[in-house]
Amino acid sequence: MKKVVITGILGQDGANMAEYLLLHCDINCKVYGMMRRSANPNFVNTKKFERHPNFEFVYGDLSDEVSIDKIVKDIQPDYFINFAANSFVGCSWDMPLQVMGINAIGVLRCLESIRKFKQDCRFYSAGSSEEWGDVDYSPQDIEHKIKPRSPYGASKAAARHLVKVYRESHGLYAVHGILFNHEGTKRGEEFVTRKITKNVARLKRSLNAYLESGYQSSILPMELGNLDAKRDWSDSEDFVEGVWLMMNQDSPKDYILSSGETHSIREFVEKAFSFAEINGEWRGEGLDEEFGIYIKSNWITLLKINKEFFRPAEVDLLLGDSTPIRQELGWEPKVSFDKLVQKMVDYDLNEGGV
Ligand code: F7E
Repeated sequence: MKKVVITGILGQDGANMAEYLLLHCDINCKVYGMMRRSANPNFVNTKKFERHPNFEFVYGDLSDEVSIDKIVKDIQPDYFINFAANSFVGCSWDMPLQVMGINAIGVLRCLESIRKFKQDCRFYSAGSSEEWGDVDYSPQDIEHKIKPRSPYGASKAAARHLVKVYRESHGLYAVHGILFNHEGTKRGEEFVTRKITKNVARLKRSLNAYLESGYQSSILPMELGNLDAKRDWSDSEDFVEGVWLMMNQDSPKDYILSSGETHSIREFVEKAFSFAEINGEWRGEGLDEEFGIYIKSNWITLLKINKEFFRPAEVDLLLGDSTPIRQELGWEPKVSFDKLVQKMVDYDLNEGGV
């Protein structure tokens, strides 16, 4: 039986990876989900598989090489999939050393443990389209110059170089897959997609209550930053299948995972409201722009702009070229942009409501 260590098990991608291996495919494996010690861990993303007989939680922390060494030495894994990270770009300007320490030096700690204790363990490093930042051309392919715009992007670029060095110097099977934005119902609320769908669900409930009672004061608008940035969004559940393909090549090669479409935050907002059957409109400009709806001739603001959510440096446009992994490894995403937004809105209107 293959042994797979997955770090970041409580997060979106770690949990989706474990679900894929344990529940959605025929791979005979035991999954060890690495989590950090915390007073109040949140197990909402692991509930479908945490009691599976082939699953076990293990304690570890990317900032602590002793714990990583112990995991690799004791478990002797066949695969080590690293989804642990400080993944929120927005806060990487506030805590750049921590971001570099986890996202780059943490990867180095994993590579070193594998080099020392289990050289034939295959390693996956979660790369990011943020490594390209202010892009030179679209769609971005694997040859695009590294041009990060945030400490987060710089940390992922450093990890990419480390993976290459360990592959070439020590002969490790190590890949750094470049993942464009990927979302879903396990996404954290600080990321713009989930922030939007959670708020749309909340606003839908408030509007229904207003229509029933006529009492308007409880309708608090959501607040966003830059609506004009464009992202290439996919479903995280599609991406973990691509990661597994990258881990099972004859020899290690880095690939991009992306949808090949780009959409603005504004388009995401419009779709999310329309899937919740809220037919609103935009008015105003710049920082005064709002999205809202007229009910009984009253304008109700549902979305406002807040400067606080703008970044010191923005990545304006991302659009990925994932042709190589589609042609060479046969990866194919199942969920379109519309389906992704609909799935998240439906979930938040029902199960995942605020
Ligand atoms: O922002 C704009 C914001 O935080 C997307 C991570 O998974 O993907 C993700 O990074 C865009 C940016 O994701 C708000 O300025 C507007 O342009 O959802 P996000 P991200 O920064 O693209 C990459 C591939 C990763 O690797 C990362 O780990 O949305 N935006 N208003 C906002 N963003 C947030 N978070 N909140 C707002 O209110």
